[in-house]
Amino acid sequence: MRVLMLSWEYPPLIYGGLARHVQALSTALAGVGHEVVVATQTTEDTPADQVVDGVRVLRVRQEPPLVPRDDLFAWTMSLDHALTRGALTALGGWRPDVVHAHDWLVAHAAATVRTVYDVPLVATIHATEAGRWNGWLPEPMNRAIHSVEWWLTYLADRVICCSGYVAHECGTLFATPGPKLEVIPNGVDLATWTVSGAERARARSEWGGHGPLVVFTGRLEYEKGVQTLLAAMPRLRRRHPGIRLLVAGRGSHEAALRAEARRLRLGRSIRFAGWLDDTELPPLVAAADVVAVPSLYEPFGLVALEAAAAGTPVVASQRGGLAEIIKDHETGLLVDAGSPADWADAIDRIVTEPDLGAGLAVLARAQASESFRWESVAAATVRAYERAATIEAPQPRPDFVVREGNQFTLAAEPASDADHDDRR
Ligand code: NHF
Repeated sequence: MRVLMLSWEYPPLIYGGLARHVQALSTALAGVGHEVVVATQTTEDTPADQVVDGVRVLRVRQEPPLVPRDDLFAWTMSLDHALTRGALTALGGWRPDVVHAHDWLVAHAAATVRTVYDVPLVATIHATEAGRWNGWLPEPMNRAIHSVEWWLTYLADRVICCSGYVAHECGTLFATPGPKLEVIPNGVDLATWTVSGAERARARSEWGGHGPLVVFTGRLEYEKGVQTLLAAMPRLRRRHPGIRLLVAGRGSHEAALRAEARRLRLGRSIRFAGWLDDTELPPLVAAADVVAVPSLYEPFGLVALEAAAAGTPVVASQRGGLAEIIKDHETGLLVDAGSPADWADAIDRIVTEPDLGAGLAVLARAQASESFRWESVAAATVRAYERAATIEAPQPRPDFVVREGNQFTLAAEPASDADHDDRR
């Protein structure tokens, strides 16, 4: 099949799990003979058009290029304009069989490109705005993003969700009909996360302290819950004076987290490592005694799977996709997301009972290798493409769809103009 992927991030430009997902999926599809073109945004020192691991990557510059990211909506429109033009002009005679859009940021480009090529549209929802805001859509921009998410799920012939949790969100938030939804979990590449003893020892001496090493990796956003880990640290330090929490990542919550660490006088017990690349991250994760995933909202939780692949025990929040991929006391420990006391107890257990941690890690790695391979993700995605092309999913008439608060529902009769204004 010929697949045109649209994604706002693609390595080496990585904001979060979405970039890793699109790269691994595209590479796996290309590996079994599909033709894959990824259209994405440019970043410093990357060619505009190149083939990487069998995947053609088109990197476009925003049009106009100077729209600041802090006006996210305007920035997204300038990216989408460039993606649309790139996808329609740079590909010459190459025509996709399917357009595959990842999250709302590429919805406008996807809508135009699939119409021009007259092919099915498949959308993957990696996270929802309502979920990120704990059910609230406080500002006009949040509501606008929410509407674009609905629009993308509405236009798409199939909606891929990375967990049953996200499928449930799409059903309740966007009224997406069940037959349109496809739950396809993320994968993990075991080879990337298999680390030698020497590399692990080097990472441990570089990042570790005198005691146990707890690692968090991910975007530093409120919903990732690092604040709960900080709050657990004073208790943990009383039990293990040399313990260290290493926080790898960057994001808009970083300054607040640093201030909180100072307020709690965590001193050398915490280290902010900044953003680490693919050569640094696997050794660090493998060197940890525990990887903590304290998210308040987590559609899937790729970082938990990566820790499992690296052979490190995981403690995670009992939320979203995490509660689907981790079996409590079998492949990790699940904890009440917002309770620092529970986090301290769970981390303490792994640190003081090495046999427990080792047992969890062995089973988690076996599960990662059996159930979360990118080859299987790619095969399931191709089946979704085929269904999108051959079996029509039920679709309500657009003028029957109304938004009430943070939910789109189907009205008994066409929505009024006022509803339409609100929806826009
Ligand atoms: O793993 C890739 C990633 C997920 O839970 C993660 C998230 C965004 O928040 O699907 O997308």
